[in-house]
Amino acid sequence: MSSSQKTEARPESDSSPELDAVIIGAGFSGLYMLYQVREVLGLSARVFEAGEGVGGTWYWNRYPGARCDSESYYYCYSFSEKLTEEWKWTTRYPEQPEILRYLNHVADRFELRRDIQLDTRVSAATFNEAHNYWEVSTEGGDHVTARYLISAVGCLSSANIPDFKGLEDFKGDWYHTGSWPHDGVDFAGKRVGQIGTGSTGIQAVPVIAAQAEHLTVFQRTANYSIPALNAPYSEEDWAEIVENRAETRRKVEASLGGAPFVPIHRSAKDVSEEEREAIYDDVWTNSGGFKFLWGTFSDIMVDLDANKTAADFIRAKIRETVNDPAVAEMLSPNDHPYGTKRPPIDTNYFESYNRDNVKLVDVRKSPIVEITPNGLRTEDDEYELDIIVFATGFDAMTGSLRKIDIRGLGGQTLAKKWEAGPRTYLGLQVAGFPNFFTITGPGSPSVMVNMPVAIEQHVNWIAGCIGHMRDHGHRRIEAKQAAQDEWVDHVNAVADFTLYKHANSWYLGANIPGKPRVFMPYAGGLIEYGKRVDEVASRGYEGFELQS
Ligand code: NA7
Repeated sequence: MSSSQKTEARPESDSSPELDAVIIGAGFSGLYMLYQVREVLGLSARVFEAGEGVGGTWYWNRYPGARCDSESYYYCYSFSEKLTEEWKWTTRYPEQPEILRYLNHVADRFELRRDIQLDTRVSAATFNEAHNYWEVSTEGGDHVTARYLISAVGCLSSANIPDFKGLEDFKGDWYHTGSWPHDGVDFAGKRVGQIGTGSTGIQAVPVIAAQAEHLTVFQRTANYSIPALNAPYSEEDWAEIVENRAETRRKVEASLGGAPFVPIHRSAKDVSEEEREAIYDDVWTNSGGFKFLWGTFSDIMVDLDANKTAADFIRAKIRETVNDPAVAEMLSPNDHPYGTKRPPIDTNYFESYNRDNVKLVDVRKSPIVEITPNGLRTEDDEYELDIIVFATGFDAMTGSLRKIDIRGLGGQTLAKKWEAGPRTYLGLQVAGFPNFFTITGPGSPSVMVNMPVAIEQHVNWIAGCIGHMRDHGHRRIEAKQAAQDEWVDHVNAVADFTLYKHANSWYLGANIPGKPRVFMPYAGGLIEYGKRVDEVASRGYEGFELQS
């Protein structure tokens, strides 16, 4: 469906909905959900997508250097053997355009586009208690009813643009990395200021530095980063990936994080210092990426002393890489354990600070006071800039959903319900919001693991649940309050067992002023999570109330 084909209002007297499902978002999760609902269950669905194309995260995040931090051969769908066989990735860590091409290919290959309405932002959804369906409205004036409302809005899709005084009077251009212009930005001859050094900022710095006349990086928190060791795949690399596909799948299914790393059972404290350094050094030099976190020692994320060994190793590497010791010191993280903020991986990030045209400014020491017409002023200095890049992240996990006026039983809004932080049952449903499913919602492993694997797990479960309801004549499913409370307690207990709460991360909502400090994802890993949700289903959807 094209954006010009608007959805007609349904006759009010009809008590059955027009559609079985409305899906919000056409990224990795929305596309696969549509496939499951339509092709596997044989039900009707419409996807509403705010962008002018499919792809979600990979449609919006077109900033310089944008690429995935999971490797391409496992950052992809696995539901279709044919799809897997016919797609060939070119690079170890896929660049944004290649992932977007892949998702467009998926949309075409499974003829998904006919049920996707682009350029359409869902503005409101209200649960009709008399008829057990959702009434969904869009900003463009569509109104449609559907038995199920399924959120596929993504976890990192609501841009965080800090409320700096003076931004509206800035005479240059400014951009947030998560809504980057489609025709790119010409940095040649420009003085660029970049705010933010998370995964995004760390990817962008080397690329912008290579193009701009000058780049000033405004850093609030120094970040640990591991070399990606990115490279194009050779014919031999690809042949090996193809040959080992079954084995890769087996490893992914047996892993905590949805990546084919063999689980490690040794503690960082059980080996000698020399042995430990050799293990870290081997991964740093020969593997790169997330293997540093998941493929070295088992206790990095649960034991502060073990974690310190990894953090010290990275700090030493920063000192070794950056020529100016004062800059190296500024770049060395010292206020949170390694991995407690989502750990970036990079290509020449620390090396970029050896360039003459790159300057690092510590805005924790000297905070940003305002954006001026000609640049940016901190407490101690003023910087003339032609372009400002906001690599300032997202209102993660809840931002996009809270922007939609979602009303459940008794007219209560989701925004109100989540005022003190999100609460869900299994990250899949919210008590008081029947027939509403959240793919990779808060309380699920989602952002802590390889996303496509988490998404397939969620979508398969939701599709299984909808199929079960159809087969048993149910028209309504709702999470029970007690089950939800128990799950939230469990999510917190698991987080408390780890070191994640030691950082002011977006996992905790700490990057958004005023956002409640609640640990949002489930840190127990995909296997434990999968076991639990499968058990719930096999016990007749325990913790949910099903009605005919
Ligand atoms: P992140 O990881 O949230 O990083 C945002 C960065 O912006 C981080 O360095 C923040 O510093 C900084 N920031 C945010 N607000 C401000 C203000 N007001 N002043 C100065 N600096 C600020 O977002 P990314 O886009 O890099 O990555 C998001 C995820 O995408 C990533 O984790 C991967 O999963 C993919 P802070 O650390 O909060 O002090």
